Amino acid sequence: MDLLDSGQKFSPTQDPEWDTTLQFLPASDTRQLEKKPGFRRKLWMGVGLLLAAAALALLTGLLVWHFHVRNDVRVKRVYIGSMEISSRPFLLAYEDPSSRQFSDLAALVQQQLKLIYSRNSVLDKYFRDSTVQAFSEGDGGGDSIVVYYESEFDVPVPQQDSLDEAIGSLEPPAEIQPSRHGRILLKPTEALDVNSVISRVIDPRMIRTSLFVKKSFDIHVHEEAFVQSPGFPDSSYPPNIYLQWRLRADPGHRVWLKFHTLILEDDCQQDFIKIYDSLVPIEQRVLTEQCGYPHDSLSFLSSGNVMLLTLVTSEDKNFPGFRAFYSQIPSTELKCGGKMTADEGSFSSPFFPSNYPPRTSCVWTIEASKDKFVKVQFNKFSMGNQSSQCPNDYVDVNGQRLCGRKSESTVITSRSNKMTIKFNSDSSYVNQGFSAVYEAFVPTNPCPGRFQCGNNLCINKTLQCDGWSDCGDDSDEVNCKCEASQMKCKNGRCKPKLWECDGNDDCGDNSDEENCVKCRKGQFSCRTGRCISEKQVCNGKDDCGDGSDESKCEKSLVLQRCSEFTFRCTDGRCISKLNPECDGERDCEDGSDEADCQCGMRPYRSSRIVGGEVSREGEWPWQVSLQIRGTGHVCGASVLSRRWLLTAAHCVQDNGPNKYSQADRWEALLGLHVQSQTNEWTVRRNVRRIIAHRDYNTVTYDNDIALMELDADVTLNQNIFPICLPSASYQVPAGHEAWITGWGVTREGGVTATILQKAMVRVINSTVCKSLMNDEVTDNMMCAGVLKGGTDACQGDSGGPLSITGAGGRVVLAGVVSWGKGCGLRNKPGIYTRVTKYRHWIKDNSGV
Ligand code: 4AZ
Repeated sequence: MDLLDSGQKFSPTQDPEWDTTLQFLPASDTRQLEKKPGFRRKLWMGVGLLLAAAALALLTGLLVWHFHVRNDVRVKRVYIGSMEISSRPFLLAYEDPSSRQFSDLAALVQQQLKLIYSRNSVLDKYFRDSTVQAFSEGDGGGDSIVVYYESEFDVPVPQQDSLDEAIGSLEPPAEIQPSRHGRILLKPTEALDVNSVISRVIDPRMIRTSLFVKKSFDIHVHEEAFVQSPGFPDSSYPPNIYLQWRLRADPGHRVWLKFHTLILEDDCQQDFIKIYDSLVPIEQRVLTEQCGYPHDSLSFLSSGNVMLLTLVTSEDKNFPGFRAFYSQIPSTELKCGGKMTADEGSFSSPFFPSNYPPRTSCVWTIEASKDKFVKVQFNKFSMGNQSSQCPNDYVDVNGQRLCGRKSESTVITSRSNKMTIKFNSDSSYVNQGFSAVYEAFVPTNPCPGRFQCGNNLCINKTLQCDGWSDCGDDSDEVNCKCEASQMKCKNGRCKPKLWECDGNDDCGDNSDEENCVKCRKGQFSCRTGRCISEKQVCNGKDDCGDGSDESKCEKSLVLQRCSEFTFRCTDGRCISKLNPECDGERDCEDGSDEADCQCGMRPYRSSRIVGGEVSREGEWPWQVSLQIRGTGHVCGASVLSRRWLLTAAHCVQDNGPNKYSQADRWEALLGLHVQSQTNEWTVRRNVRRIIAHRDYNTVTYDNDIALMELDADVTLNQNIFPICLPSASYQVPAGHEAWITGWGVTREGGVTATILQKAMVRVINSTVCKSLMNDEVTDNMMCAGVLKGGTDACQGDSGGPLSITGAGGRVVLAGVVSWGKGCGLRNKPGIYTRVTKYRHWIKDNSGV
């Protein structure tokens, strides 16, 4: 019960505990005040306000004074650093902090640091203490040592920046930072010959006061073995921990760390791992920071013989964690650079597809036959951040620097038969690098037998004017002569006529959606079919009546009326935004649109269908193979939760002697990639219960949907993860990209696939689909395919997912593979159970 609302306010007459004898201020003239009660209240209010304002001003002043004026309020500032000392051999005892040799050298280093700091007035003033954390072999071979230390300063708050600056001035600027030997910063003192000093303030997330476990593990990397987060893989990692693994390889070797699994919370401010090319967390040596379910390569190499792996976790949302294998390789094993004289060939960044090591450079020279030019095509390219100068990691082709991440192939041509390609990585943040092919060509004919794109790429001539941009720069889709079945977009593209006026911008310039005589010019066409003025769109009012005029605006509108087009929050309110669930933005006041969003993400390693291609292991972690004991794969299914799968009702119908409706005949294989090849991420489960839709129609395939309950929960892993279910109001527009996956036959009447296949199809407008399929498609079904034929689901794919990517990047189960007229035939799309129609049925029957 709400006490304030129930009338039990602080009232002396009602509350027996209230001390009515208390008087705060004596009234000087009671009569006068009694006569003018309004005046008396106003007076007190004025005095009160004045006092409050004075107190506020005083507090603000105090705060300003405290933090900005008072110079004696000091804070602790910790810097992590390393320096190289030469002319000293590395002793094995330096690896042991309890050894006498360690303490002796550490004492010398402490003296040396004190001396270094004493030469700078700012550092000298605020320096408190240094502690040596570790030693390792130096880059320079047998007679140098790298020291890792922590220095603590007590600095007045306003001086923090100048302290950071002073610490930074000890280092050579990044641009001229040498890759091996540092320049001499200090004259040799009586004890140590210092080559280079670097230090940086520690990542504040690593010294959070709420971290209650801090632990360090020292590992000498001889044979391949692994490290993993606590509890992995059976339970989630603990909250509020800071762990570090210090990995040392033999001298003259690199540490190689390859992640087998990495599943952390999505928000890097909460849980993250960081890897350093160092034994301490110096920010100039950070190789990567990761959280969530990274898709990029998670294989890292050190530049020297040490590496540091750190894990920091927050209070809540703990995930499975990681397992990473470490090994060592000789530093000499660096295949990078060289001279290439053949007319074609390939090359890649060091250790590709692993991330390249930091502080590496190499040069390739190509010298092709005389009279030819050279063309190099980067098929994969990921080198640091995109910027005009490319100051960090880059590739230089004949003087032209490339950096950043390129999603399309990049082609660079020379104006002679020679080309020089330089690779350079600096000391922090590594990426996957590149893989490239080159070929020499006759300058007058750069693409023999193929079409030359505007960006110099050569593509198959059949891809020209097919409605899709294959060049990446649209040059294959302009100035096309369209076929009879195609329409010509204003931008020159040809698109199937069927896609005209389907509510989707297929042309890219919306010209296929103009002149659709639904509404007049200047009017907006509501999803209900109503026409309203364009001025009423996104005006914060539901003018259409179904919220569609407010569904693609910056802010979502809470609507008076709910409809099949609106999303219903758990509190019963409906909002206008299209597909708001799990898009990363809180749209419902109660946050229910962002609750239950642990789905539709691909854990690391994401790396039949007719006309499809082989998928990478872990790319479709919700895909299940449903198998009949003794027979093998029969149908597909999707993981909805640790306990429930969704499949097609036609998969679980008895068929003569085959009792497919009985749960005990089935086995579900989750996390499977290759049929009959299970691995540690594959989970086999018996089926406890099958719930087929009671209105499934064996003739029309209407309501072709079924739930399967597993006999026990599965632990999610990198190859097993639930797909998101769309809400009942989720809209999948025609033309939307969708993926079908399965081990079904790769050709009608053919054999089933061994490796999980995938194929991209597009959602097809229902009216178009009904006409193509002789009205056999009900509203509980949806169509997807490639109308020119060749790409489709087929026998054995049934029950499997039709996956689409939603606004927040999460994958949503739009459909369940159901039926079709043959497989991959022209103008005969695949038919799928429309999952939005069954959202409530799924909830009612499984609780998911
Ligand atoms: C089947 O037999 C089947 N082309 C599944 C999908 C399609 C055709 C047949 C769609 O399971």
